[in-house]
Amino acid sequence: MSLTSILSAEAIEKAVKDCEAPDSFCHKKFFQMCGLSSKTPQEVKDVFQILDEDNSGYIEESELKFFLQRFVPGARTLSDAETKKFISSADDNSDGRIGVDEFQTMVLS
Ligand SMILES: [Ca+2]
Ligand SMILES: [Ca+2]
Repeated sequence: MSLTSILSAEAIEKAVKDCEAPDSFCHKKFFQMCGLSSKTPQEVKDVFQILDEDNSGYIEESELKFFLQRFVPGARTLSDAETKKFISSADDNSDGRIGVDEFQTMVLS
């Protein structure tokens, strides 16, 4: 399973380009632009599993830092501020990482 089997490569490229400038990343806009917001809960779960690189069942801060590079290899890394904001906007149970339910809620709400 790869991201481009779920999302269009063109939409991914646009979404990544849009947050090229440092500290311009907005997860809501990104998920809309890459088309993930309009996918099914199962497809969102599939994307979660791709982003959970070490298969821990959670997306941790260390994985989020390289979030954009999972979509486009040459993309920038997220800053600490962006990573923290990203986690806190999804982390409903405050354990410092994003579970699959939290990810689905963040993407689809
Ligand atoms: Ca993980
Ligand atoms: Ca959490």
